[in-house]
Amino acid sequence: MWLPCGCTSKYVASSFARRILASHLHVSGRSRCNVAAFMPEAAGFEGVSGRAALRELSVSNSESFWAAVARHRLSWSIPFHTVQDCDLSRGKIKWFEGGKLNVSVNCLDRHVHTCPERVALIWERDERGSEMKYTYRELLEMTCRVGNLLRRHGVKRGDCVTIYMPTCPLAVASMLACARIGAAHNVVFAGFSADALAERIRDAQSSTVITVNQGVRGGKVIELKKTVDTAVESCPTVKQVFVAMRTDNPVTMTARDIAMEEYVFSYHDGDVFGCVADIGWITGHSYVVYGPLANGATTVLFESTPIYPDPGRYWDMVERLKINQFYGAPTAIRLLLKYGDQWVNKYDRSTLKTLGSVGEPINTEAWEWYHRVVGDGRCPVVDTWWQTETGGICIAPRPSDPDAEIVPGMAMRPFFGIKPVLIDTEGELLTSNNTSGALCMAQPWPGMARTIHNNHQRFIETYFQPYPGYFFTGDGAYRSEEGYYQITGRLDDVINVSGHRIGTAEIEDVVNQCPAVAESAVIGYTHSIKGQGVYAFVVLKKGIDVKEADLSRQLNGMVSEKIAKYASPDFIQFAQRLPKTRSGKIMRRVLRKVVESDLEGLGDLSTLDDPAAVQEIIQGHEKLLSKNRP
Ligand code: 6R9
Repeated sequence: MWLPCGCTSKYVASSFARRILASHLHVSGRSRCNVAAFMPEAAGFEGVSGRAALRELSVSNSESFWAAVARHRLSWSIPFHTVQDCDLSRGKIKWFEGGKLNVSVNCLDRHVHTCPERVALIWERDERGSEMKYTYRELLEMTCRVGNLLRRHGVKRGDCVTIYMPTCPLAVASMLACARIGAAHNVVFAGFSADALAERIRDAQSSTVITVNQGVRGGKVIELKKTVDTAVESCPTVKQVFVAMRTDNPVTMTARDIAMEEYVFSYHDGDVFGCVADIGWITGHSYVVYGPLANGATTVLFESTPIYPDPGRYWDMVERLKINQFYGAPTAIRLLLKYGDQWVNKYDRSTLKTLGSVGEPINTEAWEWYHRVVGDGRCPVVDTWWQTETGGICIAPRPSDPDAEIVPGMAMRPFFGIKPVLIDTEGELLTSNNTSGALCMAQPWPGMARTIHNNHQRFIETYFQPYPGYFFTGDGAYRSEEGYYQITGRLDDVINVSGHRIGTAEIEDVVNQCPAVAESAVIGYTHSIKGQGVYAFVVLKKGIDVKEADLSRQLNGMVSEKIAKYASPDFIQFAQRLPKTRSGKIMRRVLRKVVESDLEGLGDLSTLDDPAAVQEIIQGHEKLLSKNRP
């Protein structure tokens, strides 16, 4: 994207943050002081002899730190003249002014010059065992072809192209092609309904959409082109829809549609970064596409589901693709834990070096299982906290000294250049340890969001007005005696029972420690005496045979003992599954509406992984109420 840096995509800037991350994901057994081994530009920093000193410098002199990283790790067509011009109190974020670079050149051309035959993408297709590999050279060729095609059809710099595709190489090439010709991309998660897609197309004012004839997921065919057809009926801006073939089944083409050609592929060996997120979510943008490619890594595109065709899918893939870093979501880990260790033990996981987790707090039981069973107790588990707005990982146990402790279920340490603070309800900065508050950032960093498209005022109101001078994350966190951070969940998920404030994640963590429980979701509901009461949804592990009443008593006892009596759930509803988005986040909004009996207000359910889960929850809730009329 040949844009002046003030308005370039945040992925450009955050990519080098990820390059340091990539090196920390490889960390093991390095000497304490050998900073230059993973960050050669640190040699230019006087007096910096270890990681701790480097981290200190990245905050106290963040300008020199980020300038060195940006110069060393990115190719600029015009060098920047000003490192940063940021003012958090006004929501003004500008990095590397005067500089110009192209993110697709940084992700592709640079590596094609040095190692054209290195594998860039490994596409783990839904059909197990049919993976395909694409080298950097091939990905560059594919990207150029898509870019030329778009240009031939009138797409120009500044346009916004909507991409509605499953996680596949052509989707990555389409993203990079947009970046290459200076167009913005609006990647819409391929699980969204026609209405949700149409809204996003209109919002982006796209005249071009790229899609595939059909998607396949978990063995099922998904009619993506038909969804696009329905969506564009209410999108007058759309002039053309490019259609690639993911399956062999022809689809009806209209005058608006343009068929895309097939591509070539070949097989090579390489280092393998396995982030199983969908490209439609931020984790897919940053850690499937831009981060790994900017680092010249080989990245896996996972098209399937963790239990298709069976619950061994991830680990079979780790063995087959020789994955070194595996990055997934707690929800999937909890799901797999339910099926037992045998699905993991069947496969050779000796290539794994680091296991990552993102998206939600990872409860202690899931963390330990991930570490002990999946990682054979030898791979560090990194619980990485970040959000769409931060662009990349902000708090994670690594990088740190290789032998530094990792506490289960804690994101722990701020990343280079990140300065988290905790603020209380009165807006006062909390300076001591062993305290909880609203998680804010006291300093800008290059990967952070710069605006909300077409709504800069909302950007300022949401992130900079709640705590003037700070970037507000919306999450709550606890800082331990040792100064480590633990995320306690979204602040709007905090409940207040008889004047006691408690994060729902804390109660869930205790409930999940019960050996019969696979996962849980706790929400607050209006209670005439206590202000708010505690309502827990609990999913049991497969094959568990217990009386619900006995288990409820046990869970109430555990919460009373480990937290306090007031936190113990008033209602426990056992469910087969919880309503989740396809990125694995529990839709608490839906659970709250069910408990408030506001079924009219359930809202847009199109991002749900499985809408039938909501019906089950509604029925279970009615059954529970009829038994326990309060
Ligand atoms: C990357 C991503 C962001 C929200 C974030 C927080 C939650 C993410 C977490 C975590 C606890 C972690 N979250 N990682 N909570 N521990 N390691 O998920 O982006 O979809 O924007 O969600 O997810 O609440 O604020 P996004």
